[in-house]
Amino acid sequence: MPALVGVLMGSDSDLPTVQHAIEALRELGIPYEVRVMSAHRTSNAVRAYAAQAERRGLRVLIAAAGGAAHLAGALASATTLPVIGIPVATSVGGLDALLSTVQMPKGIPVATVAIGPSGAGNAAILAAEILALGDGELALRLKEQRRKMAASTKKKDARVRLQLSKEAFSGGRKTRTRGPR
Ligand code: RP5
Repeated sequence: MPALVGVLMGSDSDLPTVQHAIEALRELGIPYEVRVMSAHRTSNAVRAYAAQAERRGLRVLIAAAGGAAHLAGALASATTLPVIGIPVATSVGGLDALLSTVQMPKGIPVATVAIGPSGAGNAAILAAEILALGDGELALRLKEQRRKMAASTKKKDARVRLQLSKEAFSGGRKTRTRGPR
C-alpha cells in the first residue's frame, strides 16, 4: 500500500526517538515511509520532497530534528500538507529544538508535539487522527486504543490503591505493637 505518512529525521542519530513514532504508526496499520534528510545538510532534497509529497499521495508529514531544529519548518514552507514536528533532545535537553520547531511565523504552521519519545508517539497518533477524518476504520482503531488505555489506567488505579492500603495497614500494626504509653 502506498505511504500516507512521510516520517523524516534530520540525522540517523534521531532514530531512537523517531522509532516511537514508527511503532505507533505500525500499531495503527498506517502505511508510512521513512527518510533521513536535513534542513541544513541536504536543503534542496528537503524542498523537493515537500514539493512532491502531495502528488505522491502522502497526506501528513512528521519531521524530527534536534540541533538547530528547522526540518519541520523547512518542509512546511514548501507544502500545504499538515506537518507535525518532533523536537529531539540533543545537548541542551531539547528545549532549543522545541522552540525552533514550534515558533513558526504566522502563515506556516507546524503542529509541534512534546520533546522526545512521548512526543514522537503522539506525532503518530495525531497523524492518525488527521487521516481518520476520512477513514472510518482507522477512527475505530483509534477509539479502541483509547479504550484500552483507559482500562489500563483503571487497573493501575486499583493496584496503587490496594498497595497503599496494605502499607497503611502494616504501618498501623507496627504502631499497635509498640503498645500503650
Ligand atoms: C540535527 O542535528 C539532527 O536532527 C540531529 O538531531 C542533530 C545532530 O545530528 P548529527 O550530528 O548526529 O548527525 O540536524
